[in-house]
Amino acid sequence: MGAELVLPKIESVLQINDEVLINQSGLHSDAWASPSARKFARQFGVDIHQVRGSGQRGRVTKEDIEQFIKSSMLARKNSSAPIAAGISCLDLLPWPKVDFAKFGEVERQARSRIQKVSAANLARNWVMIPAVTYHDDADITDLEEFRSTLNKENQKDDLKLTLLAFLIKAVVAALKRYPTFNSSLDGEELVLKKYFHIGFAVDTKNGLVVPVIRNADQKGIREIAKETAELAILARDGRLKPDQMQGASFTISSLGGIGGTYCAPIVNAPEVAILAVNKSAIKPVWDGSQFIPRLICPLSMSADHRVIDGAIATHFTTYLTQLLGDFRKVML
Ligand code: CAO
Repeated sequence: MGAELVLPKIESVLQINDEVLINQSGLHSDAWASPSARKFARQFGVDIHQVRGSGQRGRVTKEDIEQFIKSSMLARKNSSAPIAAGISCLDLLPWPKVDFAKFGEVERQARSRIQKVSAANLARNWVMIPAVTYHDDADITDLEEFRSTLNKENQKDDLKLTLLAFLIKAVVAALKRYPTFNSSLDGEELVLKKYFHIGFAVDTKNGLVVPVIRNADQKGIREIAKETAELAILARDGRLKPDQMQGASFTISSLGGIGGTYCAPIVNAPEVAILAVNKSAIKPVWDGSQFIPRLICPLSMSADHRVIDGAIATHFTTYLTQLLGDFRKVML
């Protein structure tokens, strides 16, 4: 069967001020415009349906098209509007412009510098990385018992061994077994890192920041716990130095202290994978003869499919659940 050519349907023709205006349907929005305005739009490669008409009955005039071209160029140039610029590069519809106050009371808030920077980064990562999220459950009953015993023994120390510190150590062991997770794409090549710098997301009043534990493979649980606590304080006080947020080869987003079951984190470019951990809960687990209560921790790992296929991703999460299930394996 031959390909069918689908032409936009001309729905109606309107005569205003002696000009014949054409209205087409089947596109994003209906647009009234004279043939000369349409010709002008075509000359500049403007999709007339994206132009807001200021003429009679919303007619798109030549001036509207000129204005549209000017605003698009400004959006590309204006570095304070990276999202708008990115969207115009993708040739998407412009962001809806709505007068919200028409519908009820509203309040406008300025966005913090951190929020603006992370919004631009997240938008790029979401659009450019074909990520897949893999979920798994880790039985951390024994690990939590071990952690709680250590914390009781070291009560005087004023240092809490957090689950995050154990997660970092387990992730490093999994990265060692599956090195592609500790890599970055660089053009046609994959850069495999021999270092293990682990970023962890910190929720601050000004937005999300990701300090980095450098050489986590060379540090013990106590040192990692101490360093994460110190970095989290610096992050919340807005005192992190740029180099304390650079060079991560893998990121962990630990949300378990807040809640949630699972989530789908956005990969933090140029890394290729990110692990999110939500709140663990007691669940019934079948041991072969009966259900027993176990502490189950939900894991969600998003990975860049250009680098990591589903099979290896599942090997990674399976291995990670094994490590967290029996932490002695981390030492192997
Ligand atoms: N399941 C159940 N409880 C958990 C848990 C889990 N997976 N992880 C932590 N908890 C509990 C801890 O046991 C602790 O409880 P207690 O005080 O009773 O012992 C409490 O939650 C706080 O945990 P914590 O002090 O160990 O803190 P943390 O190491 O878990 O987290 C930090 C530190 C900085 C990662 C965290 O405060 C934070 O900011 N998380 C948010 C990360 C974020 O915003 N991610 C989103 C990124 S994308 O938008």
